[in-house]
Amino acid sequence: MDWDIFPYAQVVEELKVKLKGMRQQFEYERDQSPIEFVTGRVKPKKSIIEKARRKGVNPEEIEDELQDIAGLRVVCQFVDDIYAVVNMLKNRHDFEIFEEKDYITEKKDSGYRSFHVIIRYPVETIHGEKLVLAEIQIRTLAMNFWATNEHSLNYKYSGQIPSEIKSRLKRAGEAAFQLDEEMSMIKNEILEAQKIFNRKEEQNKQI
Ligand code: 0O2
Repeated sequence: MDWDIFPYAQVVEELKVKLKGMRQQFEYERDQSPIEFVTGRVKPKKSIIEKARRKGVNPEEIEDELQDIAGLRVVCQFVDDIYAVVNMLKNRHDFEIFEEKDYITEKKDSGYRSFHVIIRYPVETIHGEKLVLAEIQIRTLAMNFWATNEHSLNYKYSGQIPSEIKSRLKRAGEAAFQLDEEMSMIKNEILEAQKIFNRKEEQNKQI
């Protein structure tokens, strides 16, 4: 690789601060946040090279073609929180939306559900401004549980998950989505309960 990974590490750190900041503001102003937690990582060099090879991308095109060298994940409680977060991202002025992929409305063949927003982010380097692509994956806790398990199985079986496990995974994906839908039906009850709980915690801290 003849380009450096440092701007991507910088982007991941900056976006983690910004997305976690959104969460803190929500908690302060509304007692609750559509964002449950935020994580981020820079794709390891070995995985970048493997993905480029798999997709037939030349080394000099990697930065334009691989959208997830800088990857952020925003995990939400409810499905409609995902769309609230996407709208907030669209209204920001510190980066541009490059592409949106709604794998919730149209799940992937594997059963994967998540919303991906690819952004073009201006990062200051010692050589001046550089525009880099970053992928923000937004999903519910249930979608995250499924994707994390499927990812581990894919790793274990080098992408060739046995068909029996594959169909179990598909069923588990549907069950996870069912769980999301059921929880959405009682969202207001849950949020109210969490508000009461948070207030009690605050009162206990003050005693
Ligand atoms: P990692 O290890 O998470 O970084 P693709 O050609 O499908 O590999 P592309 O064209 O970059 O990827 O876009 P896409 O489909 O939006 O996928 C990008 C990332 O989304 C993947 O990165 C995964 O993190 C996640 N993802 C997509 N499909 C699946 C899936 O079926 N199962 C799981 N668990 N995650 C998925 P990487 O580089 O594949 O993996």
